[in-house]
Parts: sequence; structure tokens; C-alpha cells
Amino acid sequence: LRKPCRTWSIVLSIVLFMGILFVWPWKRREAEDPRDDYVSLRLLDNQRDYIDRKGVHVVVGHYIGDSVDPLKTPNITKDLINKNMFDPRPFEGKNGGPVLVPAKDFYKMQQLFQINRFNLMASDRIPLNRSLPDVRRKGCITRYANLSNLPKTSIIIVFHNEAWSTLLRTVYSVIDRSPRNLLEEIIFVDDNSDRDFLKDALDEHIKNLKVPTKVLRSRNRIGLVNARLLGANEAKGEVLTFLDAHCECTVGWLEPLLEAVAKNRTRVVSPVIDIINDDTFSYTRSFELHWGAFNWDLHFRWLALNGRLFKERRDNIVEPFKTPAMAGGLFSMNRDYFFELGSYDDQMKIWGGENLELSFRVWQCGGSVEIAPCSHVGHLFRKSSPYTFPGGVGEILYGNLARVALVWMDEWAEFYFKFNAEAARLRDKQPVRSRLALRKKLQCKSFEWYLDNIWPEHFFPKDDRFFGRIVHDSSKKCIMRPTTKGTYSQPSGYAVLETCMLRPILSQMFVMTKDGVIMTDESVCLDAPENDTQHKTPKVKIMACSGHNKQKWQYDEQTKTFLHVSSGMCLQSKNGEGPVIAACTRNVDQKWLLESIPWK
Ligand code: LR7
Ligand code: MN
Repeated sequence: LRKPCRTWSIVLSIVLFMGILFVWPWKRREAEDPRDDYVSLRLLDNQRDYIDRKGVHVVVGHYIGDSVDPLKTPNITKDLINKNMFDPRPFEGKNGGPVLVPAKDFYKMQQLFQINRFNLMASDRIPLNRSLPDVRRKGCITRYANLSNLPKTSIIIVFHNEAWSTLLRTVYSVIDRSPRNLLEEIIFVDDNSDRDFLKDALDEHIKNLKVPTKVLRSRNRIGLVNARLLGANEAKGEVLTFLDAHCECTVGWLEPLLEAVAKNRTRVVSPVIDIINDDTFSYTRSFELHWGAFNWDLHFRWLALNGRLFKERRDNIVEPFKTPAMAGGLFSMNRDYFFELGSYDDQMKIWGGENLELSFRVWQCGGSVEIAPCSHVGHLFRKSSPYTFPGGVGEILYGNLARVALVWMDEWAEFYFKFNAEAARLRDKQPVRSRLALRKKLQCKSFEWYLDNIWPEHFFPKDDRFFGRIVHDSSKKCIMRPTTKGTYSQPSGYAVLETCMLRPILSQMFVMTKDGVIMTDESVCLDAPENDTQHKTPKVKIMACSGHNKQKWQYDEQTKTFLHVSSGMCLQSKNGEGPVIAACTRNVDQKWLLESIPWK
């Protein structure tokens, strides 16, 4: 071999060898229970992450606090945002595949990205009727093969300054992949968009669709709740089906939703929400073994099912299952029931909070919120918002959330306001009398009932459990979950010991249940290995709550020690370093105080 050639072959063998080293254990890991390693799809928070299908944790980006008016970004002019640049190529994005933009267009592509905060050039190259894979499980196809007498639905799509291609691809996917006899009509609600092509050109285009379609227009920016109310008031279908303005429905998506609602009109049913990538527009199937809930800040979260529910779901993976909360954008609901139950809180502004409000209301007032695993719809997830929030993102979102808390959460509203200064500041500005009257009229149950019965594995404080700080007696430091930027918790990592803050902060707060589970926000639990033969003092972790024995602890008031039940070891910290478990000694290093913090 000549010399350069030999060098290359050595390099190549090293690469191959490393590849085998890394790929081999990786491949094997897929077969293990994945719930140990991640918390959830994390959405609508400062950090918006998700786990891809191979279990890789992908940090997607930032969300709240990041809304950008495209006209205030470099190189974007009014002319540019008003131009419809839809330019489809027949096979681009076919079967849900990624779009490949040639390198020569990269500059333009990045420029156009600002307009909608997704890759507009990529979207505009995909035909309106692109194909998507059938992502259903086999059982689903037979389960929904012979249906009769399903009700018709009105499809309601609200939008503010949406792109032509994403908006119409939503509609084409509905028309192409729904049985025609189940579609009553499609109703667009234009929430005061200012882009030219969303006016006459849209009115013209929809005349040719195979399903009766109309556009309602609001003369003011009214926000998504009031836009949806406009649509719902006009709708004639027995069922209302709401979709965001940038979705793509897959084959068989509608039948499971309508069948569930037809069987019982108090069911409110969402599809599994798959991921349309904001950069390549590729379609990725999401998990079915998740349900929707929320964190201490009342931000929506996907959580992995655990314990009883995981088994239940694994045994029956086709029937709709109950979820504490819905994501908000995609669901079907009986129209009369929607209005009987108080439709939406029309004092909610622009964006945010209405999904929890509806979820609490449905559950507490006698209905159910469910996910139909056989129904898959893709949603374009963005890292930031491409439109203005008049008055400010915080003012709007926390005002809406304050309303949710005040109306539905009883004493847990106090918990929310205690630790959320921004929402607390806005609470007195919220007139909620009419919504409280509605709650009374409908004789709705308490929030405690909701927590106990609908989400028994919740991590909120309650009178039957400890809530507060775990303080190391000798160093007087607090156990804390790993954080980034001071406040936002990471999905998992090693527990740390830090100076206790003067004003109690949530990342130093834990809940300990009667069962000995020590958990905190985001459904993460104090966790230590059952039998770690390599380390004498294995580090204590903060991991997704799994119900496993290795997450069970016992506190002894007398000796002030924490026993890690399954290993028989004790919680310890030497010189104020990160907590570990070690053979029990009753030494000062193993003494801890439980400092209760009042929460209501
Ligand atoms: O002022 C506005 N007027 C509008 O008409 C602001 C928004 N909108 C429209 C907008 O064009 C879009 O069609 O409202 C819809 C939702 O806004 P997005 O797509 O910018 O936000 P999002 O996808 O992050 O919104 C999620 O959270 C919202 C909270 O209010 C709503 O519940 C959305 O419906 C919800 N989207 C989903 O649930 C899709 C799956 C996401 C997940 C998980
Ligand atoms: Mn959306």
C-alpha cells in the first residue's frame, strides 16, 4: 500500500471499530424499558425537547418568551411576506420524507425561515397532496374496518398569518384521508391575518375543494379561543373537530375519533400527535405510550405512562385511553356537549391555557379526555412563535393560566400563585365570576377529586404527603434537581446539594408520598441503583418516576436517616457534596431534615 492509502485504511478501521463499539450497545438498549432514561416530550416551555423514535433525546429549542414579529427580523419586508411562493415539485416530501433544498438556495432558505419560524422554502416545495406513511398498528386497521352510522363532523381550522402551503396541506390531508360521508364541512377562521394571499386567493381556491369550505374572518385579532368560538358557532356537524393550521392527517385518522364520541357524547378525543419537522418537513411517528399532563408551572407536558397504565396500555393498544390533559389543538367533541359544557372561556387571550381549562372542565364536570392511539395526525412543531402577542407573551399566557387556576384548581391555585410571581401579579385583574357560576351550575367536582382519580400519580402537594425541602443536617444544604439557567429543570441527571435559597424555590422542593416515593415537578423521582457492584457509594439520580422499587425511600424521624429500601443503604452526603447512598452508619453525614413548606 502507498502511504496515504495506508493512513486512510487505518483511519477507516478505527472509525469502523468505534462505530461497532458505539452502535452495538446502542442497538441493544432499544429493547430495554425506555422509560428509565427520559421524562417526556417536553413542550411549550423554555426548553422544548423530544425523544425521537430511536430514543435519542433531541433538544429542540426555546419557546415561551420567544415570539418574533417577522417584520422586525433582518431582510424581511412586507412585500416578501405578502408573496405566495408556493412552488411544488411532484415528488418532494413524498411519503413523509424530508425535503432536500439545494445548497445554492441556502441563503434564501434561511431568510424565508423568519417569516413563519419554519422552513417555508421546504414547505413550499411539497405538493398540497403529498403522501404520508400509514403509521397505524395492524390492530387498528381491522378494529375500524366496519363502521356504520358514524356522525358527521365539521372541521374547524383557525389561523393567523399561516403560510399557504401548510394551511392548505392541512385541508387536503383532511379531504384525501377522511371518508367523504363523515365530513360535514370545513370552516376556516382567519384571525385577522394581514397577508394578501390569505384573502381573495384563498376564497377562490376553496371554491374548488370537494368538501364545502368557507372562511370566516375576524376584523380584529381575537386570539385562538375566540376564533374557534366563531367557527364553532357556525358549525353544523354533530361533532366538532379542531385542527391547528399546520397539520397533516394520516389515513384512518378520523374514524377512531368519531367512533369514540359517537359511543359516548361526553368523550373528548385527541389523536396521537406526530411530528412534522420544522426544518425538513419529514414526518415522524410519535409515541403512543404517553399521556398529557402539566407541570407545577401549568405548562403542558407529555409524560411516559408508568406502572398500572403502562401495562394496561400494552395489553390493549388500540382502544382510546384516558389522559389527564390534552395538548389542545387537535380534538373531536360533540357539538351540543361543547356548548352545554361552556364552550371556551372567551376572556382568554391570543394563545395558551385553554387546553388545560377545557381538560379540567371536561373531567371535573363529568366527561372524559382521551387519546385514540389508532388516530395519527402530524403537527408542525416550532421553536418559537412567528406572530405578535399584543401586550406581551407573559401578560397573555400567565393571565390565561391565572384564570385556569382561579376557576378550576381550588387550593392548588394558591400553590400556583405562591411560586409563580408572574401569574400572581395578574390574578386580581381576572374577572372569573361567570366561569365560577358555570362551574356551580354544572355541579362540577373538586380539583382534589381530579388529582386523586384522574391523575393519581401526580406530583402536586397534598395534605396526605410531605411537601418541602430535604435538608442535609450538618451542611444545612438542600437537595436540588439539576437545573439549567437557574430555574428550568432538566429531564434527568444527578441530584445535587446546594445552599438552600432564602425564598423557597421549586427546584429545591420535593413531595414524598405515603408509599415512600420522593418526587418533584415534571414527574421525576429520587432514584438510586438497587445493586451497584462497581461503586460503594453510588450517586443518587433524579429520573423519570417509574414506580420501581429503586425509587422507594423510608424516613426515620428518630435517627433522621433516609433508607433506600431496595438496596438497604442510606442517603448520605460527605462535606456537602452531591448525595449518594452508602452503607448505613448513623453518622452525621447521613442525617437529614424534612422541612415542610406551606403551599396554600
Ligand atoms: O392569535 C392567534 N390566533 C390564532 O388563530 C394565535 C394563534 N392562532 C392559531 C394559529 O394559527 C394556530 O393554528 O392558533 C393555532 C395554535 O397556535 P400555534 O400553532 O402557533 O401554537 P402551538 O402549536 O404551540 O399551540 C398549542 O398550544 C396552544 C395553546 O393555546 C393551542 O392549544 C394549540 O392548539 C396547541 N397546538 C397543539 O396542541 C398541537 C400539538 C402540540 C402539542 C403537544
Ligand atoms: Mn400549532
